[in-house]
Amino acid sequence: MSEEMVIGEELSTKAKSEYSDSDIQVLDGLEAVRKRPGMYIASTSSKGLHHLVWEIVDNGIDEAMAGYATKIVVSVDKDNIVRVEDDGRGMPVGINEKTGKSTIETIFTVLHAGGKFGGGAYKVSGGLHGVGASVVNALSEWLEVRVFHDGKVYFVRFENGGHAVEPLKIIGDCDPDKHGSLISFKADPLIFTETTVYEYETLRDRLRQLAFLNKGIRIIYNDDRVEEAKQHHEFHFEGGLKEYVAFLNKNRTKIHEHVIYCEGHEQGIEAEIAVQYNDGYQPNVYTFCNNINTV
Ligand code: 1YM
Repeated sequence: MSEEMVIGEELSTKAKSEYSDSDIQVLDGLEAVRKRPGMYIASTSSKGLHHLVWEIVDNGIDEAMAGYATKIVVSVDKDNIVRVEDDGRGMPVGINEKTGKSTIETIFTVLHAGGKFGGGAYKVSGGLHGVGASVVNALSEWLEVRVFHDGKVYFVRFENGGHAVEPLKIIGDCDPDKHGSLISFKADPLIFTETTVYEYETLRDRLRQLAFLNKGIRIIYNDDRVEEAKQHHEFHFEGGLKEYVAFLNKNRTKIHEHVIYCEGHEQGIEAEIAVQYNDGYQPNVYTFCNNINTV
């Protein structure tokens, strides 16, 4: 097998010569996102910029919540290029029957593809209900996907508002035991006109919170832009919510040492509560549903 085996090459050649329905759907979808980004990420300010990271991280969290991934690594380099990697199953590397393109290209170019073209129920954690990956792609200057599966590295790059440069292909070998997905992207400065610079504290604090909310998951945050002592964080809390409450109360005077904790489930819905009183007059009550703070 050649090093650069192209997946679905015939189909992509066909797609080039005809302007198919699926092409129209792709262009419509991605163009719609670029035209009205606020409809998908609320704003193109710093908040919207960070939304890109959360959409991709959420997909890794979903893979961990489904029981396949144990670790999510988020890295930001000096040029504000973001890399998010998980050690889950790896995004599906086959061809999607409906679009004739790889499932990965479909997920990243067709709005709603995450739910519609995948298992359907994969999206558990917060976010845009499966629209996320294609929205991030549409709003990026470029985005690359690498999937590690069966000792091979699968790769596809999108540019120019989310269009695949060429179909998904194998670009090399990896350790046969390695598995997972790695998404790298650069936010498009034509969209994020206010800023394309991520806030270190915002990323650090939310990644830590996600680790508290999803006990057992290891979330690693690497940031090349800050002083060495702050560059690397590893968040991993076997105690989950209990540890979160202890963390929130760490600089307070506790009325009791142990955090009160209970969990339960009914009709497929899981709930957890953790409580610890401090001597303050102002109660701090935080509630979350699927990792989202429900104010
Ligand atoms: C760094 C971001 O996206 N990981 C990821 C995504 C998927 C899977 C695994 C996956 C899901 C399923 C089956 C399933 C996604 N798959 C889809 C779709 N990490 C990241 N890891 N096999 C692999 O849900 O059935 C969307 S995301 F649509 F193909 F199922």
